[in-house]
Order: sequence, then C-alpha cells, then structure tokens
Amino acid sequence: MTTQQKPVVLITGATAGFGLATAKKFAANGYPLIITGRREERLKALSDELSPLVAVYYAVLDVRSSDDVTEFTKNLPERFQQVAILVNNAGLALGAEPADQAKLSDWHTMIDTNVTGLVNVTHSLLPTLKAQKSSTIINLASIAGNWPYPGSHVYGASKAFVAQFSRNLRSDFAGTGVRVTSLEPGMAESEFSLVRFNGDQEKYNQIYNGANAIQPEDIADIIFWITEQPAHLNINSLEVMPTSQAWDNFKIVKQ
Ligand code: NDP
Ligand code: 8X3
Repeated sequence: MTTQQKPVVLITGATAGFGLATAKKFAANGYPLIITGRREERLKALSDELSPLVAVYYAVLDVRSSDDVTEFTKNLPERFQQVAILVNNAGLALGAEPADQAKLSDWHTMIDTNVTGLVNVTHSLLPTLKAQKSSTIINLASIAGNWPYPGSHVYGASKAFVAQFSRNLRSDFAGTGVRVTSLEPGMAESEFSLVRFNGDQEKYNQIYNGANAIQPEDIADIIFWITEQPAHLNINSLEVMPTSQAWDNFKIVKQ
C-alpha cells in the first residue's frame, strides 16, 4: 500500500502530549495527517518535522467554538477531506481542589473543551466518517470518568460523558463502517499536570517522580493498535494504568 492510499487521520490537540506522540506514530507509518491545536508555532514545527514523511495539513483550531470547527471542516483542502480516523484528544483538567474551592470558570472551561469541543468536532465530521468504507473515532476519556477521586469533580464527570457518548455512538453506528473507542488512560506524564496546576513545576515533579507513569508514546502505540484491528472488530473501551497505579480503600469519615 502506498502512502497516498492510507486513510487520512485528524488529531485534535496535537501540540503536546498524546496528540503530538500520536501524530508522530501515524506519520512514521505513512498516514496523511491533519493536526490541530491552539498553538500555531508548535503546529508549524510539527508540520515541518513530519512533512518529509507524509502529507500534513495543520490548522489552528480551538475546539470550543462550533463556528470555527464548522469552518475548519468545510475548508479542508481536497487532499485531506476524506477523514477516516478521528482522534478526539484535545482536553484538559484545571485544578484539583475540593469542589467548593474550585473556580466556576475552570469548570466551564473543562466542560467547553472536554464535552462541547469533542461534540463539536465529532458532529462536524460524522457525515465524512460515515461516507468512508471503514472509519474509526477514538475519544480520549480517562480513568477519572470511571472512578471517583477527591478533586476530580467536573473533570471526571466530563470524561464520564466522553465514555458514554462513545458507547452511544457505537449504538447508532452498529453494522456500519464507523468504529468508536473510548480510551481511558490513568496517570500519564505530559503537559496535562502543568496545565492542571497552572504551570507549577514542583507539583508536576511531585506527581511524576518515581511513579513510572504512562508516557505519551505508550498511548500513541495503543491508539495506532486500535486503528489496526481488522474492520470487523471494535474496541469499545480500553482502560490502561501504569503498573504503579491502582485503587485504594473507600474513605470512611468517622464522627
Ligand atoms: P497535554 O496537556 O499534554 O495536551 C493537551 C492537548 O490538548 C494540547 O495539544 C492542547 O493544545 C490541546 N487543547 C487543550 N485545549 C484545547 C482547545 N480548547 N482547543 C484545541 N486544543 C486544545 O495533555 P495530554 O496529552 O495528557 O492529554 C490529552 C487528552 O488525554 C486530554 O483529553 C486529557 O484529558 C486526556 N487524558 C490525559 C491523561 C493524563 O494523565 N495525562 C490521562 C487520561 C486522559 P493547545 O494548548 O495548543 O490548544
Ligand atoms: C487524567 C488521569 O487520574 O489524573 O485523566 O485524572 S487522572
């Protein structure tokens, strides 16, 4: 199969972490790429790096704006219009204080990005994905959507939405060529915790030092593996943790 015959991959949030590593993984395997995010310099640098390998189109896109997402989809260059793999990766957590100390604006940002943004991108691409013989949507959920922990409140709830939305899409597309996966990673080392803790490098170090956390390249390998499954198989959900991470006791607060 030549490079030109491989399906077009669209990755949201390709400027860092999982999205960046996933772009590199698909490029190394010859897939034409659409990479998006808000930081243009990073998109351009990545595009320059990967263009010798594959066709790359980059676009500055804030997934929170449905108008911008619609425009972006409408204006995709012809070479990139037949998107067949969508990696809905853009997302973030903000803060980990107890709910009553959290900022309402942070809650709104998480919902706007992790829920509304993911819905915006998915909705605008569904006709294209459905028109392909075979296509795959991979939605980045999280263990935080499956299990509660203190300080997770809206972040975890937004990821529970992603997991259930993925299952519901599966219901609508059963028997069609559209596959949907909810990918649910645990602790992974990326800019995620810098964003969550407002750039606090010390907190970041505390979290990851000695934890042997998941690396973005691990997630990229898993995403690639999901898309490589035979067309008659759908990975519905996949939860992955670092070996160092597991559940703890239920909390009992005695009077
Ligand atoms: P990073 O912070 O390293 O990367 C997040 C990416 O999302 C960046 O490329 C950022 O790009 C993009 N992004 C954020 N907001 C927007 C927006 N409004 N519009 C477009 N792009 C946006 O985090 P990770 O790679 O770790 O996280 C990727 C996904 O995986 C997220 O959905 C996260 O919730 C999820 N996840 C992360 C885990 C972890 O422990 N790291 C574990 C489980 C799930 P830019 O700033 O340029 O817009
Ligand atoms: C990120 C994983 O455990 O920090 O989704 O919430 S966790």
